[in-house]
Amino acid sequence: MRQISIDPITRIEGHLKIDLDIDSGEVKSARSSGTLFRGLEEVLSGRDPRDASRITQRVCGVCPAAHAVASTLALDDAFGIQDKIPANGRIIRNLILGGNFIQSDVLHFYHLSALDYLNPEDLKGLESHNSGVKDLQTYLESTDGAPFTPEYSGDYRLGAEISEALAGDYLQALEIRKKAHQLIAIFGGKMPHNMGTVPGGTTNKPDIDSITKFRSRLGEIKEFVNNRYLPGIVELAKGYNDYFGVGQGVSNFIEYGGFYLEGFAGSHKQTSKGLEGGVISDGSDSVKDYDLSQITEEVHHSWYKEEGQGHPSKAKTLPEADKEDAYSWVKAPRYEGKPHEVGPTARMMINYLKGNELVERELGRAMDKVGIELDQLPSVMGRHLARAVECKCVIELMEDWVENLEPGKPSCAEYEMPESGRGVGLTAAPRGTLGHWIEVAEGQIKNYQLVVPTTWNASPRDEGGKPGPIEQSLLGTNIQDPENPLEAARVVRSFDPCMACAVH
Ligand code: NFE
Ligand code: MG
Repeated sequence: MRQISIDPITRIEGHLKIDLDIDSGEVKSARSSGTLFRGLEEVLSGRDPRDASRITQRVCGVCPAAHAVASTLALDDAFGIQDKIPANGRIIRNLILGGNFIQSDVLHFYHLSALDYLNPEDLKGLESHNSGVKDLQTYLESTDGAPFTPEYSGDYRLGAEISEALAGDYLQALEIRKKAHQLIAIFGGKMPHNMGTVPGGTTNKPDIDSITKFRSRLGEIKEFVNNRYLPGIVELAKGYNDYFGVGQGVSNFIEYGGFYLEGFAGSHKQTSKGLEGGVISDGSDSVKDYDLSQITEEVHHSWYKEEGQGHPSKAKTLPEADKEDAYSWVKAPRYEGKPHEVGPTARMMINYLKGNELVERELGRAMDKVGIELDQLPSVMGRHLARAVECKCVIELMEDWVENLEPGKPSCAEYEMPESGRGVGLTAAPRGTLGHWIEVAEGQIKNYQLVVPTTWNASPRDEGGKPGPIEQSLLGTNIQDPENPLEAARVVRSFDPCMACAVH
């Protein structure tokens, strides 16, 4: 038995340590540890509730708009104004969130994950007419290779043609992310940490100028995603087809859904959304409704006091750094007591099985192109494919929504903040499903709990010793060379972990 630690695992957001026991070239046991404490939930306590949508965005610079949306939905609920949000406000929130999805997805593939498959060394002797490749070559000649090296050696097996195409898109992908940030800034003032998403709706009213700017940028982004990103992933998937059989995980999936398409009072569950929610249990091919009462967080192996245990409407987050048997600052969310994977794979599977026409069409086409079935989607390559398909779908939805904005009409409801109340805000976020729970008393935040996508995926073991989704997905992975655990890194990165979010 050989024990190795990848600490920190690079090219993800934040501080994640992966410990592996390897025997006969195969992972026998895996532990995922969030190595940083943040404590934003405690920071929120005692504050003006309306500050929650500003403060919770500081959980993360990658998906702040998702926290802004979850937080404002929780506040709408606590203030009893869920059904008062004007259509403009609801649509602008969706457009801001959509912009965040795009920038996050493009970041994850080109700037974080592509180097798991693309060896910069291969670019050195390449005679290329692609200006992006030439710029990268010039850059690599003038440096020691950073930030692309050092990297694990291993099976980099893309042919010259696809390597050249992906490398050529690397710099353009930065431009596309900039444009996606601009989409958010048009209606949210700035990115990261937009100022536009507030209880009652949004601060910015749409006008012809903002709509035109938004449309033109979205069109340029669409061109890249449809013609470069998704086809690039399809080519990558053909070259690494065996990775549809690596990193399967826990076979349970949960998503609340996001991009609300109508106003609602009370139940978010029956409200129609651009991407729907649901639960898939034990690899079933049917989708159940989610039941929020079945969500718990466990802290048996997390450095938190017992008060951290239980339903997020009641739990606290109090650190206990010297706790025995604990190995992570990430809590362990469970649904019906079981670990669940969240993310584009969960969302695309749930929407495909529920008959979402857009997802059926786009995911169906992509699966045909790479020659896989739906049950191969929970895998390293399946997660990359699902993310790119979702990005394409979100853009198509956004194109419709922007046409429904009504210049001159209000985007925010007037309201009076009550002294007390409880609320929950649920949304899809780029890395999975996101929930914020708030309790207001005497005009202040009494308790605030976030259950975040990477908290689900990177969670440690629970009381019964069941591993979290990333831990489970590493089991059985073949590691050719324990000094260069490239295969394990590919498994972990396929989840697109964000540890700042996970520990919040
Ligand atoms: Ni920090 Fe996030 C997303 C949220 S998290 S990136 O997407 O919410 O896991
Ligand atoms: Mg939390």
